[in-house]
Amino acid sequence: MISVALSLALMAGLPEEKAVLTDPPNVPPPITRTTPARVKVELEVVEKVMQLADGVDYTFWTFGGTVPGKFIRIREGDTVEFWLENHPNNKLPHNIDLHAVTGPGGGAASTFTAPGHKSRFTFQALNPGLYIYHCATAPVGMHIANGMYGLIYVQPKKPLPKVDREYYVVQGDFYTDADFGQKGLQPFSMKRAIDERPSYVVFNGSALSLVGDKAIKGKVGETVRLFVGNGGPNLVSSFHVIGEIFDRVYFEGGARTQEHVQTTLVPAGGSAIVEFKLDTDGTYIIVDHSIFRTFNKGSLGMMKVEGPSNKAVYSGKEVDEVYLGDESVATSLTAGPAPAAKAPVKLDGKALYMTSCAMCHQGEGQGVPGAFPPLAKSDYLANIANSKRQELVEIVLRGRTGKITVNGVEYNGVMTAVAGLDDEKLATLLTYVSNTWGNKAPAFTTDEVKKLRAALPEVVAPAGGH
Ligand code: HEC
Ligand SMILES: [Cu+2]
Repeated sequence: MISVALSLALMAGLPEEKAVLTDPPNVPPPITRTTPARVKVELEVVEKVMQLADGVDYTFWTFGGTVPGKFIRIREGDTVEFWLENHPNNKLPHNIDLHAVTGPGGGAASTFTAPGHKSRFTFQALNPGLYIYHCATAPVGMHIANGMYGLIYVQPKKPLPKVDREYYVVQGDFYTDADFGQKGLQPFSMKRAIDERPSYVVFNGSALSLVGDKAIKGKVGETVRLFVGNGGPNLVSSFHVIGEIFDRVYFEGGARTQEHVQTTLVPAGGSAIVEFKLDTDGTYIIVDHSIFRTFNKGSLGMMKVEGPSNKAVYSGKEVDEVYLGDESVATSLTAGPAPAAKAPVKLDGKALYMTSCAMCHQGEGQGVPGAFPPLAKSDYLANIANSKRQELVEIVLRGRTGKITVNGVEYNGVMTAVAGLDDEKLATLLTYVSNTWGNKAPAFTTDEVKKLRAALPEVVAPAGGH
């Protein structure tokens, strides 16, 4: 029961404060308040180019200029006045779905914000725990894949025991046309994202974010708490620190703990809080134990722990002698049965449209106001489908950016190039698009598309491209 005195105090208004937000790998200081407050959070969306790996640039979409976005710390029972600001130089509208919010969409519909605008909504933090937040603007997967996620920690009324250090680490998978390591600015690949075939899997938005000088640090004897998240969009993480055992894991970011854990699973769109004591010195490697990701895709971070070393806990190498084993046993690999021949697949224009275009232009070609122009009854499309047919081929194969007017409405967005379409698929797709939802144009044949593709103007390949 809430006492009359307390409800009067609530009506009189909660004390107000502004949330402290931090960039990864830092975490705002513990909240020492013991009563609820009205907390103002201001988060700015920034689209910017940053390093995904050594020499590899990527156009990230961020909450606050970093991947993951700024760490938000509030207290169970707080009322949060949430402001989402979309920088005027940005190209796309964005919003935010905070998993800590009770209410439809986690705030998404209330925060849909065009570039150069800001939105506000208010929620009460009913449940304590560690929660992912992410953008949920269509195409949702693409916004998340470009780095639009972070963590919000709702500190329980009874806070977790004090530790010496707290850090913020979030895994994410990234999708580029080229494989890992290709230098230069790498565009997003919707195809690879849909196939769940990332070229990069990294912590804190870059293969470089937690290595060398940027490693997180500690000293022997200290206790450490990692707030771990997984933005996905696709993979789950087998989170592990080589040479450490988590003394405690608040698995899935909830209230229950498990002890003495080697590897904890962090779901896409989920979290975990892990704690350990630093018993001896050295460099501890943070990995996703789906280990090819670590050695071939970038999911490698470091924690550097300064001495003194504790030889009773870990001796270092004590012996190195010659060893002559038994005779070697020859092994041979036998070939498995030949895979069954696949039946030829009949191409389906609608299926191609759904996997290549619908995430932006929507299922019925209706588009998204302010973001993606319609294809259904588009006057622009009607004109090019009938006459300048090469332009349509070019838009799909190379993408399009800059101002465009469709049915009297101006758009200024980014259409990314659509990969993986051979001449036959492209012909089927374009025939579908220009003859559905009331559109009407002569069909595209494979031969025509082949000629149009061959006749596309040369593009100067970016330095380092192939
Ligand atoms: C990542 C989102 C995205 C995807 C995927 C996408 N488009 Fe677009 N498309 C856009 C945007 C944004 C524009 C407007 C570009 C601009 O402002 O210059 C656009 C413009 C167009 C236009 C010209 C304007 C109009 O509405 O007639 C056509 C035609 C088009 N797209 C066809 C396609 C086809 C066909 C596909 C699938 C093969 C596709 N698009 C996939 C985002 C996308
Ligand atoms: Cu977004």
